[in-house]
This record gives sequence, C-alpha cells and structure tokens, in this order.
Amino acid sequence: MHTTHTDTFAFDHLPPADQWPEFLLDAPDLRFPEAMNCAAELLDAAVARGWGERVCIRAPGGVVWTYRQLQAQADRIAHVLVHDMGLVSGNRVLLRAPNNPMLAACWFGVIKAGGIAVATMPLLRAKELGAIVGKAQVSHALCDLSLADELVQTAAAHPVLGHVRFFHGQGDPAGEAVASDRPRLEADMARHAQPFATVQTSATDICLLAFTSGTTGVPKATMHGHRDVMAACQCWPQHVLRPQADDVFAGSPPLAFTFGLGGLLLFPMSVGASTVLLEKASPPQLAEAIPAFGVTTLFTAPTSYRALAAHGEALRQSALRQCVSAGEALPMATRTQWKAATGIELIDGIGATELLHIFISADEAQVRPGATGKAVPGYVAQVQDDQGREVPPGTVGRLAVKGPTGCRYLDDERQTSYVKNGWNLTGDAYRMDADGYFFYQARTDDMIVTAGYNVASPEVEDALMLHPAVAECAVIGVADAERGQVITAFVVPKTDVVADDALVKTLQEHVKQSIAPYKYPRVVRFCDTLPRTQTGKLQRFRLHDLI
Ligand code: 3UK
Repeated sequence: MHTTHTDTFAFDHLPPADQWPEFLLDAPDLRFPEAMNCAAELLDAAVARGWGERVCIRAPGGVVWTYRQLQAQADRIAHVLVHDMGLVSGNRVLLRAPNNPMLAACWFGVIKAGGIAVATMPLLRAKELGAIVGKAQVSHALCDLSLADELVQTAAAHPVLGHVRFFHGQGDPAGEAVASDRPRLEADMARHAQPFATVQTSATDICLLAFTSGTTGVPKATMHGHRDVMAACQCWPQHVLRPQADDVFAGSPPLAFTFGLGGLLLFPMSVGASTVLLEKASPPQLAEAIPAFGVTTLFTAPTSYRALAAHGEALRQSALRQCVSAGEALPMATRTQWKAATGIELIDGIGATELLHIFISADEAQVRPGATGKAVPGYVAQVQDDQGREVPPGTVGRLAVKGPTGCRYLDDERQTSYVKNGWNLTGDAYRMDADGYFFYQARTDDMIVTAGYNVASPEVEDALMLHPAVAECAVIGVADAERGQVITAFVVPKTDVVADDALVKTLQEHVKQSIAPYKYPRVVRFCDTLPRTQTGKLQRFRLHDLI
C-alpha cells in the first residue's frame, strides 16, 4: 500500500497492518481501479454521463441544485482550498454545518482537492471540537456562519487550525449580520470560475475521518478511503434499497454521521437520484417536507418513525415508498405501528461508523419479524463466543462482520478490541437462525444479569412498547445486593395517560404475559424524556444517574 498524499498524516497513523480487519474485495462489483477519487466517481462522472441537468439537491426556500451546479460549487471550493487556503493533499478539513447544500458542496470540494473531510455534528461545543482538531491535526475548516462561535473558540485554542472560512448555509440571516466580519468562503469562491481538475488519488487513500457517535467514552476517529466510499455505495444500496433515478431522498441523520452521509448524499448520487437536505429534520419538519418535496425514500431512526406515525394519513397520500430505519434496534411494535399508519414495511439495517454503513439488513419482501435481516451481499457475518469461535444457530453471542469496508481507528489502542482475527466485532449481542437471519439482543454491555438470568434490555423494552400507554421506554440493570442487578424501566407515558401505581402494576403484568416472567421490570419509573445522543441513540448509562 502507498499513498499519493503530500501530507501523509493519515497514512502514518493507520493501525499496523496486522491489526486490520480482513477486507473482502473479490466480488466483481468490488474490484476498483488502483487510482480512484470518489468525488470523481460520484460527481464528475455523473455530469460526464449526461446527468448534469438532473436535480441533485433541493432545500427549503426553493433551493434547487443540479449535478452540474453542485460540481461547479465544489470546484470553486476546491480552488479556494488549494489556492487561497494552502491546502495540500492529505490535509484534514473540518466541516461544520447543519445538513444544507453548501455542506454537500464543501464535502465534495475537499475530496476533489485530495483533502480528508472531517464532518462534525452541528451541536458540538468548542471543547469537543478541540478534541477532534487535536486528534486529527485538522489544519483547515469550512464552517456555517450559524455555528461560527464555537469554531472561533476552537481555532483560538488550537493553533494547528490555521485556515478557516465561513459560509452562509441557509436561514439564520441574523447570524449573518452578527458574523459579517468573518472571512467568507463565498467571497473567495467568486474569484474561481474555472473547472477544478479532481486530484488523482489512490483508491486506498483516506478521504474521510468519521468520529464515532458512541454512547460512552472518548471519541474515536474511524478512517475510510475512496474505495470504502464506493464499496458502501455498491453494497447495501444496490442489493437492498435498489433506488431508482427518479427517487427523492430525505431524512434526519446529519451528514457528519455516516448513516446520513450515505443515505442522504452518496447513495442518491450514486444512482442519479436527488436528495432533500433539511437543516432541521425532527418529526414535524419531516412530516411537512415529505409531501412538499415529493420524498420517496426516507432515512431516520426508530423514535422518529414512532412520532411520524401520527401523520400516517397524510403520508399515505404522499409519494413516500421506502423507509429505512437504523442507528438503534427497531422494536417490533414500531414496525407494526408504521405499517398500520402508512402501509409501508420498514427496511431495518444495522450499520456502524467503523464499517461506514449498513451490513445486515432486509428489503421489504424479505423482512422476518424481530430480525434485523441477513448479511448484505459483500459482507459475511457470524455470531461468536468470547473466544472468537462461531456458535451454532440459535445461540446468543457477539456479532462479527467482514466485508469490503472495516474498522481502522486513527492511532487508537481500542483497535484491537474492535478487530480480532480479521473480524470486526461491533459490540452487539446477536443470535442467528438457521436461515441466516440475525436477531439483535442488546449491546454486549447492555445485557442485564439478574438472579443468574441473562436479560437483554431491548427485549424488555420491546415488550413494554407493545403496551398502548407507553410512548418511549428504556430498561437498565441497577446494582442490587440480592439479585446482582434489578431490571428497572424508565417509561415515557403517552400524553393523556395517568402515570400512577396502578399503571406500574399493569405494565409489569403486561411484560409477564408477553415474555418470560422473570424478565419483568421490578422497578418502573415515569419520566418526560429519555437521554439520547445527537444521532438519536438511547444513552442507557445516563439513566443510572437518575436512580
Ligand atoms: C447500533 C443498531 C440494532 C449497534 C450507523 C447505519 O448507527 C450507526 O453507527 P454508529 O457507529 O453505531 C453503531 C451501533 O449502533 N445499531 C445501529 N443500527 C442498528 N442496532 N439494529 C439496528 N438497525 O449497536 C451498532 O453497533 O453510531 C447505522 C449506517 C451507518 C451508521 N454509522
């Protein structure tokens, strides 16, 4: 392996080769040329192929960009990076914006210039941004004006971040007035009208660092290259989603989360479809955007589907036809609720930042109740015991995955916990049936041991969720002298439900009737909301503080 990068930081900080997962690249559709830049594949080639006048991106306020317009913007940004900001290939560029067309243009501008995109969650503060800048030695940043303050603080504290430009994404004119003295990307872009010749990188060169959204611990930076991006476009979208060129994608995950980057930018572009980028995409805004933009293909998390189900009637009248759920386990009750509300069967898929995107999933026709799905073509998956031996079907163990993408952390000793003997270990407990369907049990650290029994938090949550009084819930094991751990449920009741002792009894009875009685929550607490990460994942560990 070699790198074409001038700045070899990423290459130099890859884990040692013997700690890499095995990469499966033998399938005919996964054989990529040695020299490849994924921006050339996804953007330049799209225009060259005659898609230039097709709509690529829409946004509120009547914004419509064709593929050619996105390319023109990305070209200007690449020129600014190289000529005005002194970028050399391999430099890391922090990207910071809510989902909007300029963020997409910046992403492609960075990649075209041979840079490494480090997209960050909009809500991060200077302290968290500082950790990212330090870890990835980020030298450049392109930032939405609406998020300028925290970045300015970060740059002041981290001299390595020497080149910063701000842009006006969309909305928030007040922010623009306040920040008008900031160095503007648009002003520089205006001076560069000529096309930018995309830098010829090697397929294995790193092009993005994605920080894990993990529910605990210090953030880790996963490293992915041009080949990994194209492999992700080749696997799950082609084999499970199978989108059409006239599809309209939309959803909630930030582009800084690889679930959003793939689902809301790379995958639609890989088939010449269009994407709707929404700066705000909570359920009410999604419910409005779906009919307004003619959205056909939706990406969001289980909680969001539960809230959106209330708009089922309106969504039935819309063009919506495919709905993808990922980020956390999809309870059976949510699948049923969504189908009843909209007539649409959800496509569940488990993905991970370490593997870039989804590796186990099932299309609408292949759904098996309670299962996430089967290994996506290109990937192999198995359930292993603690020694890394494959266990027979029906046995719960650790999920192990291999495919064309895999985990490489930037300079992180946790590499050897995620990758063992060439397998990526996702930290999830799963069971596989005889037909190769994978059934999620829990995060391995969310297994509760109570009076000698192993109980998976999500199983109790699923049972609770089937009760009509429950809007959301979370189950944890609380340390207990007698039982080891006591199953404790936090329940957000539906509006107009009376949350009293009688309801506690009712819910406990309900669980005893639905699953093995020893799994019922001995303690039930009511609350208004549950703690979640910025990617929508439940943070069960934070519930311990409420005990
Ligand atoms: C959990 C799921 C059950 C699971 C992601 C799609 O979530 C993504 O990446 P993260 O790094 O988290 C990975 C972990 O999240 N998980 C995700 N999806 C499911 N558990 N069923 C699911 N359908 O614990 C996994 O190990 O934040 C999801 C695409 C790209 C992604 N990065």
